[in-house]
Amino acid sequence: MTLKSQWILITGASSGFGAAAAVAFARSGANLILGARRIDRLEKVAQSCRDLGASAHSHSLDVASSQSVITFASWISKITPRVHVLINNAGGAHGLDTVATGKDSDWEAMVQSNFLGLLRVTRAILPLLSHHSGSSIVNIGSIAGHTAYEGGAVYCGVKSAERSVTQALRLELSGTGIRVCSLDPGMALSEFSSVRFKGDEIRASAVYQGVEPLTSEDIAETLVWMASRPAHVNIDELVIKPTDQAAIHKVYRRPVGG
Ligand code: NDP
Ligand code: 8X3
Repeated sequence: MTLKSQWILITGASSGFGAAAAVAFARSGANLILGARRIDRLEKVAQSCRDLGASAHSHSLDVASSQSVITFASWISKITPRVHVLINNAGGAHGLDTVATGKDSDWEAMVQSNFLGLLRVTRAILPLLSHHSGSSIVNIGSIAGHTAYEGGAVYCGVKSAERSVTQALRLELSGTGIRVCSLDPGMALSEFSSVRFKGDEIRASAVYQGVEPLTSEDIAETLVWMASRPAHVNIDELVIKPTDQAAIHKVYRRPVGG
């Protein structure tokens, strides 16, 4: 189905998947509503969408704050009476500590953004979601929600919770025509690892050493594909990994200099 003139709302659109998705949807003729905390970066993404001919609007959004989400939703209702596609993308990992050494502040940030944030935004936007065939909610999960790894107890936990929320929401919205989907990527290049390791770029780049990871554009293209399926088709759950990542614990790495 066409995305032309549809309103696409993307949370966490200031970098990575969200920013690439905004541009990809703009190229498909859609209009954009973008939210994130770094408003200067967000506005640059919105401008790139406008340069492609889209109507694109940006507003500060902290999904960890109920008040911020309410303000964001009320601002949206002044731009458009309806949203066709909601992409719950805001989130990420903080730290790679074991449970024994984990920090409250990291745990809280992960639960707030990936889990409670997704719930808050969905609750606030549901009244604006067009109740006609073909509207979609796409939640960004992760292969971390399928298989846990050491140091990932909380991140894996919240991405696993994302799958449960997606499944419950699909049941709750049955009959409305709204599709509810989860896109669950593996290793992908973005600011994810830099955020996880708190700006330690050496540690962050080591994650991708010798590997060809997914790009944010790969994820963006997949999101556009999911949202543009015919209205009777719901991509319930889509796992996408780099070819080099046979499983979360098995990543092929080319020898340095090889
Ligand atoms: P980035 O760090 O590049 O992007 C994360 C985005 O989320 C940023 O735009 C950031 O914006 C936003 N964000 C984080 N916290 C909040 C918040 N409290 N309120 C509003 N926005 C927030 O990483 P990715 O693009 O990789 O991450 C996007 C999603 O994909 C995340 O949910 C992540 O967990 C998931 N994912 C990533 C994978 C990867 O390997 N890269 C694999 C699987 C899933 P700002 O800081 O400006 O608020
Ligand atoms: C990001 C992928 O494997 O680093 O969700 O957790 S992983």
